[in-house]
Amino acid sequence: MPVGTQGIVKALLPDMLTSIGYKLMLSNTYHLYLRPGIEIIEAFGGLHKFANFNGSILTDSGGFQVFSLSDLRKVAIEGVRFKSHIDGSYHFFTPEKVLDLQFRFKSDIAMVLDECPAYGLDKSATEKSLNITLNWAKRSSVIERPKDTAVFGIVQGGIFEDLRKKSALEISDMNFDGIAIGGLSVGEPLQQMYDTVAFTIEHLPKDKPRYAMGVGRPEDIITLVGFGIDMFDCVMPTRNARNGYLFTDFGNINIKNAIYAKDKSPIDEHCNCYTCKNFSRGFLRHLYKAKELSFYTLATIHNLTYYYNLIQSIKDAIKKGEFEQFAKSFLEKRRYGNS
Ligand code: PRF
Ligand code: ZN
Repeated sequence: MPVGTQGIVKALLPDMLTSIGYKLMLSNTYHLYLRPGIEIIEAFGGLHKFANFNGSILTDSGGFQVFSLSDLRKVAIEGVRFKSHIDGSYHFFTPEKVLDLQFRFKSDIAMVLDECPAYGLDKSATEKSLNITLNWAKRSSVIERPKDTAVFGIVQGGIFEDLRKKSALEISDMNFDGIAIGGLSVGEPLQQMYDTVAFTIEHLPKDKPRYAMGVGRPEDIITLVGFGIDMFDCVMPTRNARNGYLFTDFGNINIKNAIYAKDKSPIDEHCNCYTCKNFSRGFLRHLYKAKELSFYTLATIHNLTYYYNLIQSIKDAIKKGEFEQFAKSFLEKRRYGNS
């Protein structure tokens, strides 16, 4: 899923997202609740109509954003009190409230409220946090959902195997439509992130979508698909694009580099995106340096096309029974290109 925090992917029009091939975008309850607010979105008949997006929308619950963005927060079993990063006003989220907000957005997939414990938190504090997350999940699981709206549970438990197991088993026992693994990519070493997914996914049902929240780089996606993950969201393709980092199979290009000044070739000669079919590295570098707004659009189109093609190649390889081979050669190619 590309990230469209405010109901739209930064620098892209909804049609561009659709023409790349994406059918699902991630938006954020925290942001949309604070601005423009639920009344305005509801007055337009929901987020799809408000933002004129014909694909599907998954909204994150706000759990993670409250913890990463708001100035002050107080977690209790009832919910979390926090201070808006926009105007300093105080708000209170409960598991019931964030689901109600997402139902009123008419999200296609709503996420339950969770607490993402900071990396480095000790085990007893992580367990306390997990118990709150599990209480919130239980309360969320018994709320009636509109038909055509899926609700996903979120597994937490930090880096602790027994806490992750307990969390995975309990969340799996609730009647969610899909299950996310939260608390990943929060500063832990890469191998620890992989290990956490590996020992968590063991306890998740195979017949429901499994979603790694906020992951990842192309190599992380390939690795975690190998473990059984089905869904991802990450700001990396879009944020990196705006900073001039462009993805290719032979490593990433930093377009501001002087070696591209007179380079007439596209970002990637094998790429079928609008940007690569029409513009040279040299011109894109010029746009980046001149801070032309079209640079953000062109770079985002390329990076999201790269991610889209990556996922398509993974799906094709799985269908042909060639995933292992595909993963191995992909990881080698990227490593070679980056060196
Ligand atoms: N919880 C929620 N959203 C998230 C995360 C989480 O733990 C993460 C952590 N990688 C990203 N987005 N609700
Ligand atoms: Zn391209």
